[in-house]
Amino acid sequence: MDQLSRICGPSDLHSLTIAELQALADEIREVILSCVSEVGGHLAASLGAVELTVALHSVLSSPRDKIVWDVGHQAYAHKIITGRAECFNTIRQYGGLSGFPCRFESEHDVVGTGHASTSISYGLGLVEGARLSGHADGRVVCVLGDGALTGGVAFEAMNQAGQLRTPLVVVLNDNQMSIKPNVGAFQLHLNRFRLDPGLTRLREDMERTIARIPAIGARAYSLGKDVKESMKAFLGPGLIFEELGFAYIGVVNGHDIGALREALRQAMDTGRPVLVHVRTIKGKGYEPAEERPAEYHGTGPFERSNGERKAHASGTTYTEAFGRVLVRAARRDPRVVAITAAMTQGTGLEEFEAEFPGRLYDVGIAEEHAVVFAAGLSLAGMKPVVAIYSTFLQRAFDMLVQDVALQHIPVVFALDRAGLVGDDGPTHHGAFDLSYLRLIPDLVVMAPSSQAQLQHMVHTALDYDGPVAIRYPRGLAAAFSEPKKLKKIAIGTAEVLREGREVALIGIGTGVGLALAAADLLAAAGLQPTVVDGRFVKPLDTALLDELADTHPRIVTIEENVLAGGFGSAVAEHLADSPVRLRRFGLPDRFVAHGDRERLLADLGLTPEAIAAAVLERQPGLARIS
Ligand SMILES: Cc1ncc(C[n+]2csc(CCOP(=O)(O)OP(=O)(O)O)c2C)c(N)n1
Repeated sequence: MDQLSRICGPSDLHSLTIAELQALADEIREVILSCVSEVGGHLAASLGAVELTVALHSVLSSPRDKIVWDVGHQAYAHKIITGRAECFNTIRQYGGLSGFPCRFESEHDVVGTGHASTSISYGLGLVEGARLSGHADGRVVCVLGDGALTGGVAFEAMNQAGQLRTPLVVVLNDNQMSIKPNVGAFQLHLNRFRLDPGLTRLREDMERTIARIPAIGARAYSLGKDVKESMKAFLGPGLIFEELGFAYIGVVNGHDIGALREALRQAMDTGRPVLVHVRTIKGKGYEPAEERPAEYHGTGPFERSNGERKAHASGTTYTEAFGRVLVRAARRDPRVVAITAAMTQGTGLEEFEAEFPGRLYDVGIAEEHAVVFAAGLSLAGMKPVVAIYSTFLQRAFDMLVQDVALQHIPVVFALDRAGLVGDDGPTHHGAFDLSYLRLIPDLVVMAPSSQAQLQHMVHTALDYDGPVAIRYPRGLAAAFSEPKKLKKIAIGTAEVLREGREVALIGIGTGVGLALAAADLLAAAGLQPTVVDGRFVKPLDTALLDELADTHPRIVTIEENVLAGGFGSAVAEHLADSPVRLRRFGLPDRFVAHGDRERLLADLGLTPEAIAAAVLERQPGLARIS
């Protein structure tokens, strides 16, 4: 560890030679690899961006100059260079470094990110704001991947930047991969040019030829480098950027620190929006990750020598149960189609894709479009299922309201990663969906308490003549045998699991398991609570709630969603005029940090012990649970 031990901050890179910078990059890559193989994390993107990060910090002066990382999963080298090498091995763990840039963690992290395609908007705001306030002394570089460029927000920002002619540097880190190979016409456009060595030669020849044209060539050069680049862009993928008002520099080898530095310096001198097109290899430097970058996009701990995953929980996850039931539905009904926003793998659609390739649409990182596109499919007689993470559907809220619910169009939303996701932290926790879905008229909102129930719910939703959202948690695996016959669940009905008295514990989703376990503890203390699986957040089973309120002096709700506006709130609103005493358990009104899910839940009092203890506190004459 020669170079790295001498680096206290990014300014230490300024005096290094190219060879020293490359040695530093090699050491950083080693640190990332050895740490992620132990604790897991976003490996492939970070490995691919090491040289780019070193080059950026060697020509910029952070924090005066600002690097805005899109998504932020590729910023591990940035963390290591900006004073966090020593604690890098705590990344994504409880109390440790965040897995994404985090502005509360370092002055070098301009903003916290996690959701894609926002970097150019932030960057444009930073440059314009600095100009308006008269403090325009730092430079701003946005780094986004080709995957992030499939998101509409990135285009919206470019559209504005091109008109304003704001001096902003955008580095397009093109590795042809989103999580899986990138999709869309734009990527095909980038690939077409890049893969044709003849065209690259032609562009270089053209540059030389222009210079030799009497009068024009000299004039082109005297007008500046970006004019020359514009001319080259006619024969490369750059034309499209030029048309949007961006000067184009590329294609630069993203593992050649010297070439990167030259391109970045040139970009910063351009004085108008400029896009530096960089080609990198996702997973660079670790063979298994280069060969199978999708597998190592986000990974758990693995054996470095052969890339094999270390043991993980056995059983079937909710994601898998969803994927299987959708395949089953698709076999039965040719109208069933699946839509993903760049998350085929994460949402369990790989089997579906293999069996029905023509009925799976990966729209890119374009959640807003995914929702409206699904509505269109439905209008055309299909049965669209949008499989999406709870946190990413936030982006398409308006589409849910306007373009689906208000139109009463049957679309099924399968919301994975609901509740706390653990290591990825607050940008990825699905903490809000019950609240933001519940307020939409006409939308049915369900949450299963088991993998089997999820399958019944998907079956129910596909047969329902209106929009439905089903939300379920990440990862949790349980022994599972596929129900032979799928049941239709009556819309808006809860299920009483245990008849008791005094207290009714009503769980929703993972809250049901907590309710049952808390009930066991309470039984040992002499109380026999009623336990209910809420199943629906909308419509609520108001008849059952009224009955419970008549027969139980106390009701407890348990959910893995923020209390503000969630399931418990719905119950409270309904029972506002009843004398029943209501206690709600759920996520607090603050952003929850990253870390092991169980530990986070324990901190928040979402354990059977904490719930049982809180119930007993208010129950005179019964033993306390310690
Ligand atoms: C709005 C949103 N949707 C989905 C994701 C999930 N996601 C994380 S990284 C990623 C792929 C990003 O690809 P790219 O920008 O090319 O970066 P690379 O990993 O290839 O470096 C996706 C889809 C996200 N972070 N944000």
